[in-house]
Amino acid sequence: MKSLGDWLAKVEDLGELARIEAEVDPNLEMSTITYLSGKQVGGPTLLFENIQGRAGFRVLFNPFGSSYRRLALTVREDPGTGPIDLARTLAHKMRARTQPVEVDPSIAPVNQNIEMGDDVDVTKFGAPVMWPRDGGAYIGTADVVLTMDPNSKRINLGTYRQMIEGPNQVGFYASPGKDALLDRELWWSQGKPAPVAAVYGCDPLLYLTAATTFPKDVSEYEFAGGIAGEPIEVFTSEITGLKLPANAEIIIEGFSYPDRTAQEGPFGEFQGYYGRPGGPTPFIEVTAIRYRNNPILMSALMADWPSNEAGAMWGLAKSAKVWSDLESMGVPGIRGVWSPPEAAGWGWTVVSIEQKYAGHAAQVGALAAQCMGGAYFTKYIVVVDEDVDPTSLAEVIWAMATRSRPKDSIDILRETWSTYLDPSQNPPENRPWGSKCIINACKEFKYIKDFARRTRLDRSVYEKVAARWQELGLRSEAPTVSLFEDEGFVR
Ligand SMILES: Cc1cc2nc3c(=O)[nH]c(=O)nc-3n(C[C@H](O)[C@H](O)[C@H](O)COP(=O)(O)O)c2cc1C
Ligand SMILES: [Mn+2]
Repeated sequence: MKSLGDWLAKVEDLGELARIEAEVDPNLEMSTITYLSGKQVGGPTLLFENIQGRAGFRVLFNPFGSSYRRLALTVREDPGTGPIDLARTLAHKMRARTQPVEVDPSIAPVNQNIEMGDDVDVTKFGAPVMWPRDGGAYIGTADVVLTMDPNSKRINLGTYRQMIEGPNQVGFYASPGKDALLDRELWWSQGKPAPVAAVYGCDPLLYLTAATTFPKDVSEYEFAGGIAGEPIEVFTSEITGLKLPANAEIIIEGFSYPDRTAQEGPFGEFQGYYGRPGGPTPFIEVTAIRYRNNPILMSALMADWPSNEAGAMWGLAKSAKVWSDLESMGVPGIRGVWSPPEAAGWGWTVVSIEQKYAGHAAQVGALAAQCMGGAYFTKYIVVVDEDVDPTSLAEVIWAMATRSRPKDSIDILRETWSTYLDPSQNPPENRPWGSKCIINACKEFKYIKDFARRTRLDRSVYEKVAARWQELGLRSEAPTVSLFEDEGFVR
């Protein structure tokens, strides 16, 4: 699997691709259809094949949406794999690294059409306007933005929103601490413009990797290759010197300058608000565009769950990255990590552990709160015992209600890494500084041996009842249960 086309063929086999052949307006109509269709959890990805005034161009909305089946396919796992197993497997895959492989640019499908100079026109692709108060059409949302560290030459892949500002100008908003912003500033500090490329449509694995926080000094190309189990095919651009993905749909390239800014935003964001008031922002002066024949622009609708493209993706990718970070630090007893998509994808982290020593739960909470994979934006970190399923909000809030002691179990971290997009912090200038709440919802370790017993079913009675389910006149099958009273306990 190398291209978006390969991926779509598999998604179509799964029955999760909806092709929309009727003519649709890119101005608010595509996003409204996506929002409404997305209300159904696990609903399809939408391929708009007939965009008003944009013959020859297609738009794919919400490649992941709220489907763990499509996410599984993307990380090369069986689509039937459940979310927590998927997070565990992905956590391991995230620790593999495979260098990209260079291919001849003349055979790269993305070079089927190359336009430069005055021929550049980014408005031709049918980029959508998503929300009524957005500042413009966003050509880049489910994208991969490539930048380079001028010293080490490391290529960074990050997902950054990109608003069309003119035929050869797209906005480049990056929030404090992000790698693309740090790369950009390094070039500028050396008195040079920053080379940048943006990929609008590709194997969704590249996008998932770009949207996840990996170490700053290693290219995400290596992690994407590690997850795919084969190297990503790239070629080196003669224009920017960046390594570009050969099998992409659309790539724009150009330069960003410290003294050239334009009004960017507002944009309806992942938390369900117009996050940051519009303001002067650097842009990319586009010098070249490349695209396949009949290319597909990939778009992400940012919205409240479940219509939000980022909810399930971060639910999975952030969980896997935090899990992987905790394991790399050698923290024992981790049973599961989950980032509930309902909490805007990034708002919460839940870690389930088997408590092994005094202070273990507090240690896990603090590390999950501040490790590279989990530090950005997240406000609530909840640590639960191994009998609590971190993917079940019902079980997590039950554990909070029955095992935490607010006067002892809550820690607050101050001045943590956040974003201009957090609407709760005012005035808006304060938004890059956040705070976090760590809730220890585990049984108090000091008294764990004597902690009140959970009520659990007797296994033999459960099995007897399950076998009699129809005879009892109850519908379908008895629910499955995994926790039972101790074997050998006699009433
Ligand atoms: C659809 C989507 C849009 C995003 N837009 C932005 C953005 O405009 N600015 C930003 O700083 N982060 C944005 N992010 C988050 C970053 O992609 C994410 O923090 C990523 O880890 C950054 O990687 P990097 O630091 O390696 O560049 C977006 C994520 C998604 C999924
Ligand atoms: Mn990075």
